[in-house]
Amino acid sequence: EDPQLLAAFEARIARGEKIEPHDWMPALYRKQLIRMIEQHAHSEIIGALPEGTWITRAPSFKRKMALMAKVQDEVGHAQLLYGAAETLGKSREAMLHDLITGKSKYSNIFNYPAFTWADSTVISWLVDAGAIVNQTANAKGSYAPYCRALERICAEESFHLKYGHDAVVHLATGTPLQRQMVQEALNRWWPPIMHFFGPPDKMSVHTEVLVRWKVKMATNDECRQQFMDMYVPKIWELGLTLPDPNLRKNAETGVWEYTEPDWEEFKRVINGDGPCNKERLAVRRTAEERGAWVRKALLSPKMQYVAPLA
Ligand code: FAQ
Repeated sequence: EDPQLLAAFEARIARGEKIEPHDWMPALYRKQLIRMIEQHAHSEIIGALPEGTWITRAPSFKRKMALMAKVQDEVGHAQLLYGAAETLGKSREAMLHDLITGKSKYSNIFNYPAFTWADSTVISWLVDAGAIVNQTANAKGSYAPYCRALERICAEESFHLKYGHDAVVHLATGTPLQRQMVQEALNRWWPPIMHFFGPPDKMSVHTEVLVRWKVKMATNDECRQQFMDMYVPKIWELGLTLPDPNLRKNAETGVWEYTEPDWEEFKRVINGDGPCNKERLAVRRTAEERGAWVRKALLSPKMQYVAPLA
């Protein structure tokens, strides 16, 4: 790689300039961005699945409408993100192929089952909260198309967060059975939520280069800490507990202390061996197969002729 071009690129990053698709960029910057944005896009469409199954079973018409809108938003986020990744040169077809063949990763969290309505509310509140912590930071990053997508995504996610919070508060202030449901859901989701922010910084492979090039504007541990700072007090305020006896904020350092979640389980889950990985990919594969005729029809010359008239 030309050292002069690299130096000029790094100077632009240092000045806080945004990089656009046609600007010169190091091959590794392009490769890392494709990896990260693609995984993020996959997480959004796969993320629609655990909550999506609750649309028909949501406990009221109001909840059903709100959840349907939220799930639809998540799929829309995938569209925005696939678009941002395409600007770097990988086609949407190639990305979807890599998803359904298991080559590409997506977030660990969506490989767990949503057994009860309370699980779906905990996802809407806390997984969206975690996503916002990560994405509001990275929206200020260096690659312009990703930042533009993240800005819009975060605006929508903040509605999801309000919806999720309202649904959790409703259960937590409800009957003993509702409280029990939401407590059990929290116990189930807490370890995967801790995993959600990625491995500890000392184990993270990509953080160094991504922080240097301002793609990641906060490290995995920084995001995890910020999330705990914002949400653990809110969870405790509701009289709910978290399944970690060591969880406490160190009054002197201001740092949250916790039991390390099982990082072996995390590795298994992100590499395809979690409780729902096979089911999640099977659903996507079926969607691809069933939608093939629509894509084919849209690309046919006849369709391109009639489309503008429609
Ligand atoms: N799950 O070196 P690092 C959402 C992998 S969107 C799976 O630390 P990095 C919205 C990582 O890819 C949620 N894999 O990696 C919603 C790498 O593997 P590789 C998604 C993970 O990139 C809400 C290896 O471990 N958000 O929730 C995970 O520096 C509700 C080493 O890790 C994004 O994608 C994980 N949790 O940091 C939808 C945000 N963590 O590729 C529906 C953008 C790590 O070498 C309902 N992404 N890995 O094979 C990021 O910010 C970063 O990529 C991290 C990971 C922070 C996820």
